[in-house]
Amino acid sequence: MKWVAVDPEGDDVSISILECASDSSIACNAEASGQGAKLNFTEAGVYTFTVKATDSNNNSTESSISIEVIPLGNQAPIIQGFEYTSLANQITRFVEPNGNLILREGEAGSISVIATDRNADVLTFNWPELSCTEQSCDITSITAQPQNNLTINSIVSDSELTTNKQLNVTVQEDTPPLGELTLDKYVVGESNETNNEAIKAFLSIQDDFTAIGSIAVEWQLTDSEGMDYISSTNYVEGSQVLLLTIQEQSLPIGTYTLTAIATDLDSNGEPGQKTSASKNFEVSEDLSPTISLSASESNLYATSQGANSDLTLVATISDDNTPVGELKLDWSIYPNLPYSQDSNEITIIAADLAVGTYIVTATVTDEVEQSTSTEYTVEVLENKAPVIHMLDVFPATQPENGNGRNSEEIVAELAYSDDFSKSLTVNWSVSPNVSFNSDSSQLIVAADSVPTGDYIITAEVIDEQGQATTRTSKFVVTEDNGNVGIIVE
Ligand SMILES: [Ca+2]
Ligand SMILES: [Ca+2]
Ligand SMILES: [Ca+2]
Ligand SMILES: [Ca+2]
Repeated sequence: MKWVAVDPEGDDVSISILECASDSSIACNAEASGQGAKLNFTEAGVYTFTVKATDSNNNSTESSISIEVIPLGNQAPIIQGFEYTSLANQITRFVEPNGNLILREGEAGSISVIATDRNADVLTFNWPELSCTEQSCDITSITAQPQNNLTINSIVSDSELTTNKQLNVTVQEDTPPLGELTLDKYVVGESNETNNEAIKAFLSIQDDFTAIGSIAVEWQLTDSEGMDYISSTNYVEGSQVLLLTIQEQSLPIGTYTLTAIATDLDSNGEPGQKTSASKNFEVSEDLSPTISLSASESNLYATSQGANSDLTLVATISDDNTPVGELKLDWSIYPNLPYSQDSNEITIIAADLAVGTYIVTATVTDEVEQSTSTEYTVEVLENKAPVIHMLDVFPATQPENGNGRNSEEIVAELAYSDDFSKSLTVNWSVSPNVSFNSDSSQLIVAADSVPTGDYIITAEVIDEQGQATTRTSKFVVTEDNGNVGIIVE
């Protein structure tokens, strides 16, 4: 071991050995001699050798180096780990010994072992599971099939000694894309011998490894004779169309098969596995049925007890070929309401009709599965309690007539209205109780009939649903103090 020490000021520098020992504190018996030291190792190990240089002003600097002493004789190779490089993207991953490597079915790439030999011996390699004797081996033989927990051994030899490390490989299955094809209708009618409506087809696709946008989609449209009609659609070859429209008036009467073929990408970015989805449809000489709805009651209004009336909706249906009795009729109400169905009509009972707006949809379907729907909006208004606009009493205050009773007739006038009821009930009362005559808008208390005091008149108006509104008003019959009497004596 040699050292060189210089001092910027040119002072004399003295060197001392601070440490020469292994991690496990075995000394290396350094003997300084001149500009260096002789080290004597008795055991293998990693040693740290530290010297300290001190100038005449007692400033010092330390310096260390690490020395590995290998045992006598040949040492086995050391496997530090593995490197996997994918062929598709040239990305390299490090895998620890006993580490996990996840690959995809069909994936191409190479695995290499990182190995060293302390004696710098020439190394040879063996991978029994890969049938390979290179440092770097192709992995396509194991990615041909999906598999879990495959152990791969890597055996490295220096011709005398052997080291074996393993890595765990999982090969994930790459499945074909999943495709589901739906059409917005499977039977359309004709006009002028061709389809009277456009048909929309929606393809939903997914794949385990390939993004939807990278899945290639090809479409085919053929009739029962195999004749190609794809030009009747908006499909453009080489484009990815997931929503395909078959143009109106483009197909003659007949039956057709629409097929979508989806192809994923394999692990190397090449066209991979295919899946196809088909649906049949018909351009029928048969026309769609017709439907219209009529309602038993157009003015519906409800209290918390329900509406003023049951509601019956009658569907009038017809078809060109299917007898009316064989047409299928389906009903739905949104928001949901209970109803009973009888032949071509449904009834919703008054108690179930709460305030709100309901959409009733009726769909009629003929025997070739052509459907027509119609909607009816049921509006149930709120039935409110009667409104009292006025309850006035004349005179509100009057003096007694000398007999301790009212001098004038008392008249109460009532004005009110209601939203839906034509016939309203009016109840009158006076407190304290007195006798009176009344009708639906007026109450009369005869003159000279009630004693002095304060009275409250109450009018209650009730609509046909029993909803009541009341209002009160007062009148007073005061003590007659007459003219101020003056007595002069
Ligand atoms: Ca060796
Ligand atoms: Ca796939
Ligand atoms: Ca029909
Ligand atoms: Ca009312």
